[in-house]
Parts: sequence; structure tokens; C-alpha cells
Amino acid sequence: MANLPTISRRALLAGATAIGAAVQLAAVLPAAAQEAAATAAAVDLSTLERVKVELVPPPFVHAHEQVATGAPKIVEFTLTIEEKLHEVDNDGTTVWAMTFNGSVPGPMMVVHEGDYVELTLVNPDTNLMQHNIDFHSATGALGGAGLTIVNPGEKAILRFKATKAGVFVYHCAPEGMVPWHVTAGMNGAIMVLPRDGLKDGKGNALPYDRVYYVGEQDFYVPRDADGNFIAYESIGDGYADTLEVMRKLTPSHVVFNGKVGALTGENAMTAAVGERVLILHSQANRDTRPHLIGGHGDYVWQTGKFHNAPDVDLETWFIPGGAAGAALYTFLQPGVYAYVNHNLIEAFELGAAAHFTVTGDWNDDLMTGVLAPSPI
Ligand SMILES: [Cu+2]
Repeated sequence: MANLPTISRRALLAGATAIGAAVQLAAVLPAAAQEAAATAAAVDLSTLERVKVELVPPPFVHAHEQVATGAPKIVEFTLTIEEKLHEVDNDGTTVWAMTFNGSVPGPMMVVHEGDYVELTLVNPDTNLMQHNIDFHSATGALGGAGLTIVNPGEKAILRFKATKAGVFVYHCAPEGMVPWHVTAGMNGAIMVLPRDGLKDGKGNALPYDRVYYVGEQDFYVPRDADGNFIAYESIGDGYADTLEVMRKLTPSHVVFNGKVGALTGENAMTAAVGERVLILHSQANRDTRPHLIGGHGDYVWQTGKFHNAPDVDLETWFIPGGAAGAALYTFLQPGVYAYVNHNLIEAFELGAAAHFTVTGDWNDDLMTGVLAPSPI
């Protein structure tokens, strides 16, 4: 850590540090931002219906139409940034999380292709850091990051047209500190549905009965000389140590929805036999390979983009870091299913596991225990 600069609160607020010098984004910002602002001003959106959506914490997804009715709309969302001490396991290990709306990941947003997303990004003055938001579903100005840089006590409103259908990551991207904010939990996803809903690649509709959002998060919690995780007094205190761990590319935790066990046991996702469940899965920073133990991916958009025909009948699917995928599965047997990152070390040792609890009748034709375990 000796070669890492310590960072002052003032530097944190300014979002400026030598650490990020290799990635200089400032030069492209002014022109891109001006161009985006000018384009938005030239379009008359006054005739479009406005809809205000209240977001809900993952794994749940706000109510939405699967097939759009009517013309494109302007869909209004608000994300309030919250910096908070956040427990990442059941042993009391904490990180200073940076969050959209207080959850890791941030909430799933749903719109339809052709809609306008109008996001109000609020950075309350109780926070210490500068933040912004980069939507992978948006076009221009660093995904909106160039137009939404908000200091504590500020807010910004970004509008973009959802021109690409699919599930897309969004994340904070403050200059010089992008990976720190993203791996502190500041990411989520938006689903842009085709206006006529999901299809199987042959023109047949693929409606879903339930949808869940699983956000996978890698954390890099520093340890002391005895190997114990360190708890820090404030968000800035852990920066240099955390960066040192991050640079080794070996996470201390890989979890679903912010914490080991956030989606297991009593927190399991639920379904019934015969229900078609859409599982949305994002990983803003690392590759992942979701697998439903005892089930399949009937239709899977591995990289999440709905105008590509889905893969069918997958055992495990691959989502590259910085993307969100979607898998549709009709549960056929009751019971508890584990849904894991099939890097099994990450699943069983680092935390990347969830449960589905499925009700219904057992199908003997699909599986039968012919002989219970017995002495040979
Ligand atoms: Cu941030």
C-alpha cells in the first residue's frame, strides 16, 4: 500500500485522483455532452404520455406490461444515491457501499423499445462523494455519465431514448474512480422489452409469469495482518487498502443481491410448477456463469439482447462482465433449487448462490428414486 496515495475527503468530493490517470475521460465529455443536450432539445416530446414508476428493491421488479400498449411513453424514474455501511456476509463483515436507492444492486427498471427513460439522479448532501450514472442502454455522453455528475446536495435529470432491446447494466462512473464505485455496489440494470414482448426467435411469443432480478457483486474487502476483514470508520478511510485488493483481481466475496444468503432460505425466490420464470442476471464487473441446479435455461439470451434469437435448453450460460443476461425457465418439479454461479468456488466459498422454492406436484416420469440409498 506504500505506493498508493492516501486520499483526502476533498479529493474524494472532487472525484479526482492520480489513480485513474490512465483512463482520462474528461477530454471527450464537453463535446459529447453538448451534442446530446442539443439533440434532446430539438425533439418535441410534448405529445407523449408520461408515466412515473416507483422502483422496488431486487430481486423484485416493478409492475410492467410485457407487450406495450399504445405509443412510446416517457417513463420517469428516480434513483437516490445512498452511501452506507453494508454487511456483505453473516459474519459481520462490512463495506462502505455506494448504492442506487440503498440496495445492491440498484433496482431493475423496465421500459419498452422506443420509450424515453427520464431519470432523476439525486445525490443527497448526507453523502460525501460525487457520483453519476452510465446506462449501457443509452447512446452518447458516456451513457449519460457526462450529463449526470452530481456532487452531494445536487440532482440531475437525464433523458434518453431506449433504442436497443435487452437487459443492460447501469453503473456509476466517476472519473478516476469507476471500478471502486462499481465494486462498492453502485450498479443495477434496466430491461428494455421489444414492444411486442419476448419471442423465441421463430416468431412465437414467450410471456413470463414471474420475473426476478439477481445482481451479482464482487467485493474486495481488505484484511489486517491477522487475516481478519477490516472495518473502516468512513467511506474514504478504506479507499487505498481496497484499491490494493482490487488490483489483485481476487474478490473476497462474490454474492447475489449484496450479501451472502440474500436470496437463500427465508429469502428464497418462489415459483410454482408450471410457471414460466424470467431470471435477469447482471454482473457489472466480472464474468459469470449462471446455473440452475436441477433445472435448465429453456430460452436464454446470454448477453441479454432480445433481438437475437435465444439459445435453448442450456445447462449453464455465460454473461460477460459489464452485461446482463436473461433466462426463461418453466419449473417442472417442486422443491428447493439452488441458482449459482457455476464457478463453484465463487458459489460455495464466496457466496454466489441463491434459492428458488417451488411448490407443486412431483412428476415421477421426469425423475424417480428407483432404490433409496440402501446397504449393498
Ligand atoms: Cu458513484
